[in-house]
Amino acid sequence: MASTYASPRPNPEPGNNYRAVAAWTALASIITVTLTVLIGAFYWVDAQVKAQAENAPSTSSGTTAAAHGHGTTTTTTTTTAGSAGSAVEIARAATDVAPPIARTVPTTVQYNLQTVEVEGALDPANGTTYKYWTFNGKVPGPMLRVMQGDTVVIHLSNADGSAFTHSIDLHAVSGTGGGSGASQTLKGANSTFSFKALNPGLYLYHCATAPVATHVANGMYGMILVEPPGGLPRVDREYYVMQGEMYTNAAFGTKGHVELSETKLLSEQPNYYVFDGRVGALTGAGALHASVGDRVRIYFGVGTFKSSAFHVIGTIFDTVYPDGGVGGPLERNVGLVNVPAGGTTMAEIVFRVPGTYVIVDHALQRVQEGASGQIIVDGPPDPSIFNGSAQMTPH
Ligand SMILES: [Cu+2]
Repeated sequence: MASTYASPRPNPEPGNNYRAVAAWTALASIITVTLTVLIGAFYWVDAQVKAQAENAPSTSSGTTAAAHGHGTTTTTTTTTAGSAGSAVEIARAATDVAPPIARTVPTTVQYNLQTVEVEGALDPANGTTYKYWTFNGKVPGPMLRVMQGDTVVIHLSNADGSAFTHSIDLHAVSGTGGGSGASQTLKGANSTFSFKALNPGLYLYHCATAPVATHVANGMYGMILVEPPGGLPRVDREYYVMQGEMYTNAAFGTKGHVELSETKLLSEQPNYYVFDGRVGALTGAGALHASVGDRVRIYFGVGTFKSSAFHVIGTIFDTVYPDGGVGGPLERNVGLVNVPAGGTTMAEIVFRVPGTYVIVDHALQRVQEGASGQIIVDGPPDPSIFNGSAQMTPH
């Protein structure tokens, strides 16, 4: 007997219904299989197209303000958190400076910030680690840089791995809470708000989720620079440095993981003072560099709660924007700048002779608790400006 499955033709024999049913059943099966394959192929192709589209505008590293002039500038920052279970480099390099503003027409600038809780190396030389809370995986958070009149859109996401809600309050905002009310963001969630940057200057930003002091002490601070149209006067080198103190449950130099001490925090008794998030971030491989004759501008801020007597040993700030303000009178020729809790300054130096210049908070006990950096200046010596060599007599 011929197989009805092999020959799904119409049944020519009247009354032989079972063969007709079998034939139509076979035909329906073939059509179903064919449609399934075609639909599956469609969804596979569709998924590939969508995946390519999502990957096309890939995020760039660092703060990369791209466009000048009209239109919308998309500025993206990425997260650089390390693998779980190991302490990562927590310091944001002092060279991680956003590009200067050259345009004169306001635009819209978009920032993607992510709050990340990460185990970081607090004092690598002593093997000390700490669970930092961060903007974008580093301390300080990324330098944001916009122009007066820009509309700034902040997209804040809180990483899936976070244990806490986070937010952002930018001191450059004219509006309730500096944006903190509009940005309280649960773990794994996102929020967006915008503001117009009305006033030029260098401003702190920080997390403002209760208890705010805890979030800030754990590393949640950075700075936003609002430049006037056309930008600030150009200099040869720019650096981004923030001071913060740490309140830990073990003494400075203790090996292993240390934790926040709420008692020390609330009694204002820190046991670490750091530049850019950790001990030694601005020395050795992290040192700042310049050449004789360079004008160097340091964007400096205090993220946490102790004022800094900001000083660079062996040189003078010849130009200072007091409290980071732009538009008022400048200070000239000062030896150190007092920067209060949550305050900023822009301080410029022209180096005249080569050498290693040490960055300190002139409350010098703090040097022994971590607050020390270096600016290494190369170039020809000039004995008419400085004539001497290091003297160290053993005894
Ligand atoms: Cu927070």
